[in-house]
Amino acid sequence: MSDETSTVTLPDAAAVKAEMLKIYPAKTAKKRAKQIILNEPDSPPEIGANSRTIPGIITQRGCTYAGCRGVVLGPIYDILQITHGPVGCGFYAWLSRRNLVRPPAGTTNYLQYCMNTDMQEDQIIFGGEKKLKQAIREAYDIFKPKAIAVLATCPVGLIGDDIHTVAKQMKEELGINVMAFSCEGYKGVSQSAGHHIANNGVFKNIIGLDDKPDAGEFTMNILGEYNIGGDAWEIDTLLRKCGIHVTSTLSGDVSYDQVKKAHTVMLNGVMCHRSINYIAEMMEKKFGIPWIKVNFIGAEATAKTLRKIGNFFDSKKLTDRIEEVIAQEMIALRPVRDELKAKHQGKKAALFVGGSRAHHYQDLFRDLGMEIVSAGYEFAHRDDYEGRKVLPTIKVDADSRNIEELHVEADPLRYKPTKTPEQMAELQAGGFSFKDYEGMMVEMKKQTLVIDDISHHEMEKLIEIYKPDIIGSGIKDKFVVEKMGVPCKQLHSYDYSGPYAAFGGAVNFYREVDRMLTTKVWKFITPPWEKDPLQSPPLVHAGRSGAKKNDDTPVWRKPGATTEEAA
Ligand code: CFM
Repeated sequence: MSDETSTVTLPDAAAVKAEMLKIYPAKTAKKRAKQIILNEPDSPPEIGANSRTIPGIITQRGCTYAGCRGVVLGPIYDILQITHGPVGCGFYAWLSRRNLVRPPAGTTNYLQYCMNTDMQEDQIIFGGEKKLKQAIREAYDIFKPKAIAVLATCPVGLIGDDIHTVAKQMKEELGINVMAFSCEGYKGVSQSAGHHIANNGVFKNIIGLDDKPDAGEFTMNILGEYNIGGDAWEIDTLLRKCGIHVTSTLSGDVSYDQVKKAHTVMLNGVMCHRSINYIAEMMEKKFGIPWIKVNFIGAEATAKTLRKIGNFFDSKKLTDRIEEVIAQEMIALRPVRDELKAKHQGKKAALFVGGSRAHHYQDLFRDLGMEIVSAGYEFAHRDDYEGRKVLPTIKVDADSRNIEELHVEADPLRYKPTKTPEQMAELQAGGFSFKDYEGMMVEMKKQTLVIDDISHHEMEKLIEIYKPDIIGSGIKDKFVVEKMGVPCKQLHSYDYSGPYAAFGGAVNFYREVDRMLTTKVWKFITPPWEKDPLQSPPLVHAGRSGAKKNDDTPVWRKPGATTEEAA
């Protein structure tokens, strides 16, 4: 946990929670109460996570197809990916996530394409397999790709097109790898299900196809890093400076061929635990590659991660080099951080992002001496909040059972653990933790509100009561937040900015936050509750005022009150 003493006095968290829940019908309030938790860092209480959003609540979540197509598989730039479904779903194949690539000259890059089978009523009634085959042949004839992936959208699952048999037949016919992903949008609670489906498919169909390792004394993969705004490039450059070679970043600026040999490395570093822990686990079981949690977001976090990697490889040459690199990087970083920390120390931030960043980005704000007043994920599971130790106690419900759990065994020929059990035990005795993620809550202050799948209503209440100086969130709520006069740092695609990873990225982030906190533009906005206290939620629109002719001013009233009472 952050050891800085708190400089901020906050309203009582239990009262804030009660205020947030007040407006809901009893059943909804009961469910939301389990997802809004007062933190206990020493022993995180159980949080209701990975459960379906109640219809009517405005959520920031995406769908299963988004998690598979957009997040994990999408960024592998030379797999030709065909969305099987209506053209509307096809639009979402056009990645707007800023997972940047820089393919070497002469290589293929399909990321700017948006390929889709354009299912029509005919296919919905009579089946779309024929059209899918035709699309695969057409794509192959035009592009001659190394591999093709077919991704299903909702109607495909509803009408029962057998995309896996189609993929198998086309694989034989074309002689290239053709894979199918049953990632229909409705299949899970959120995009999280799509991550799992993509992990299974990548593990089954790609990892292990090429046994030739890259050259390098210390080799690793970075799993769960998607090169948003160039983050993976920062990490790769930093590791290279230290003498560590990254074979495969899953999935950021990565080619099909790099993924094929991901199993040849000595170590897996897991950046985003939520989206890729499945592959890390399966690679350990099948090939004996240990995995550790890493975090390159924040200066302190990056230094800690580099030292952890150094400890694993256990080479004096490497650990010395890592210390040199950290010292060099800190020379450039420290003056910027110190200057901006003096300016912003004690300011308040709240973070509501995806399944990992609401945790990782806390480190960057803490670098600046800022306080995290509340945080939560959109779709993470209990282990991302409370730590992996709760895994055995997580109930398997119908939604999770929907997603295949691959049965993985040690490969008879290729299972070659990097470390002997004795070496692993020795490292663990020295405090080293393998396959562990402690989650968000142990690092947050006591009594801080942890909110899963926050609704717009709860966000509004949070802003009104806590008055945070900045919120880290996504495009779906950014403008709602900013209209309330609070700067909102978009932490998914970063809008136009980044990278924010590693030391260079941290400096970018400090400067960006400084710009957002000091710009005068926020002074020109009066939040609704200051303009007219009566407009403070929960008021509802009650039509137009008839007081004066041509007066079009809306009249607001408390729920249940008459229009007269509101006036
Ligand atoms: Fe992992 Fe991500 Fe995230 Fe995520 Fe995402 Fe993303 Fe995210 Mo947006 S893989 S869980 S599904 S770190 S796209 S790069 S920013 S919600 S916090």
